[in-house]
Amino acid sequence: MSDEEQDIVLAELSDEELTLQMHDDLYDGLKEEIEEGVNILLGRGWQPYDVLTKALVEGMRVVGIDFRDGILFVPEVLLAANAMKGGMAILKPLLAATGAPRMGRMVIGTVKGDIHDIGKNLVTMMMEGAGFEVHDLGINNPVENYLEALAEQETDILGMSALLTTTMPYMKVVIDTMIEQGIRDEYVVMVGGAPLNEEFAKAIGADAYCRDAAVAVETATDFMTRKHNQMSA
Ligand code: B1M
Repeated sequence: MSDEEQDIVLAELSDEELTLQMHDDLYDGLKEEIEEGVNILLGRGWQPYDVLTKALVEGMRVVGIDFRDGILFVPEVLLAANAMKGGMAILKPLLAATGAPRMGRMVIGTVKGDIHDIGKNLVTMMMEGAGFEVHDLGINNPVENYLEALAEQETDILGMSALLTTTMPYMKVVIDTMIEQGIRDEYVVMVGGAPLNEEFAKAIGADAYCRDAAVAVETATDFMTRKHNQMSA
């Protein structure tokens, strides 16, 4: 660590400086500093969602750009991901403690061959905060995992995440298997992940593409409201 870095006292920075410093700290994989930064912003009255999006997700966006451009490599990105998870762990109970009424149940997982889980975890946190019960299957899920989890309990929504262009086609494998088994129409299928878009979601037969966790919550809430209205009509 350089002298300059040692001299930085996070609590003395303005909100804007601190947010920029947190982007740097995330880039450098400094978990403790990220946790401290999150706590400082919360202590200053920031909403957990703003801390998440403005300090953490934005920092990870920069990491993604330099990873793509070959400036950062897997070990460094793993450290950044670890720091991000440290910050998310502090925010998780706050995002979940909204006291929202129970909305519905969702099964979510990252598809087979793909181990990216930060975005999925974020969706899980936000969905729980909005009152959904979420069964998170984790990463690298073959179709069987999704089907078993859907059959376990009455479920409303299936969510799938993929971050690689090589793994996103697997979402179609899951949807096609659901069609073959005659269960596709029993669920709302929502998909997300950086390389996806509306067109892809439509082409594979998903009900909705969710650009981010906030859109996932909005979309799921909208579907559940319509479902309840249909049932009571
Ligand atoms: Co990887 N990786 N990675 N990586 N990684 C990407 C995805 C990549 C775009 C980087 C790049 O080149 N710029 C690139 C993919 C290129 C492509 O396919 N076109 C890539 C690559 C190539 C790889 C490896 C192949 C690298 C290698 O080994 N040479 C390898 C693959 C491993 C595998 O999965 N088999 C790999 C490995 C890794 C790490 C393990 C080092 C690490 C993952 C750690 C972890 O997740 N625990 C990692 C990371 C961190 C990234 C980047 C930098 C960041 C991803 C992230 O966490 N973003 C990523 C670059 C990028 O995406 N720009 C990259 C923050 C997160 C909040 O956003 O995940 O998009 P995101 O989630 C958002 C939305 O997409 C949406 O909501 C979320 C929250 O708002 N969303 C959903 C996501 N899932 C959803 C599900 C829903 C709804 C919404 O369901 C309803």
